[in-house]
Amino acid sequence: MSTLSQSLAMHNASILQGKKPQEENHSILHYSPYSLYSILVRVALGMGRKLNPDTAPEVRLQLVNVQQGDNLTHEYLTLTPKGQVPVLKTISPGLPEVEVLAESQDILRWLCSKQPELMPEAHQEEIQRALHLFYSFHAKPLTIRPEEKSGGIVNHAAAMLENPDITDAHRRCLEVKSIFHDTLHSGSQDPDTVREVESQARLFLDAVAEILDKRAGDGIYLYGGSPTVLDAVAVSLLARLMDIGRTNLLTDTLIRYHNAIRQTREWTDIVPGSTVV
Ligand SMILES: N[C@@H](CCC(=O)N[C@@H](CS)C(=O)NCC(=O)O)C(=O)O
Repeated sequence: MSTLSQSLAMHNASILQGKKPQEENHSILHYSPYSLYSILVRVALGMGRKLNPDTAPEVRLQLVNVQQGDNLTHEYLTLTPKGQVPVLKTISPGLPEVEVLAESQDILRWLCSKQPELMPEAHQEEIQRALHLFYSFHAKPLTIRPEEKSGGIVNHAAAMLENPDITDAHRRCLEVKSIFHDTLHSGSQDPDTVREVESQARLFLDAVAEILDKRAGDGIYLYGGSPTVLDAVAVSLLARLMDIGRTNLLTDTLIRYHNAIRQTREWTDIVPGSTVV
């Protein structure tokens, strides 16, 4: 591990979200700083904490350096066979059970059960409809970096299987991860796939724009002065699309909405620079 990533790891592992954890009384979010799905969860946690620090769950951050393969260790693949971030290990005070949530959608659901103000009843149906549109696609084909365009999305798990020194148990995990990788990313760069994902993303962004069109008053969030879980998701996707230069999917209204939230502490505390490396 380089000095930079070592210090990043130490720094991030010590940052706490929510209240100061009591001994063994906090959940753990495994995350990567530039992962879109990690960012949206962290922003939702920040918004929930801003709305109500008393009900905000205690969540400690654990950095997973995906670039360095932290997500391909035997330990991590045992936690989550897909080897992805984010993953939340929930620990509830007084309860012995630990639950592992390995989909950001499930983590958001868990958070909203703790902080219903993130999903206000008056807008619940609309928010859930929009979230359903967001989770109908994986954003990767929209956010492929130039080096991945030429070299493909490298299957690091498959490469590690070439190493004869890994244990049998680790090998079995890597085989599962490798298949998952190929299933998820096969065809990610095909123009037809990109077009399909673009049109799915457009449906989501149209739903967000429709909410913005109805917005009254001068609040910066979708429903005015208070953030909801949908703001966390929408602004994270918009920020990634902006940073990667995929402006064909954006409108002035969406960009203005995104710019305003990007200046808030809930955002800048979590993503100080760009959403891409
Ligand atoms: N459906 C998952 C997607 C998570 C995801 O795609 N994570 C990416 C980073 S944004 C990842 O872990 N990539 C590394 C890998 O797949 O090996 C969720 O919503 O949590």
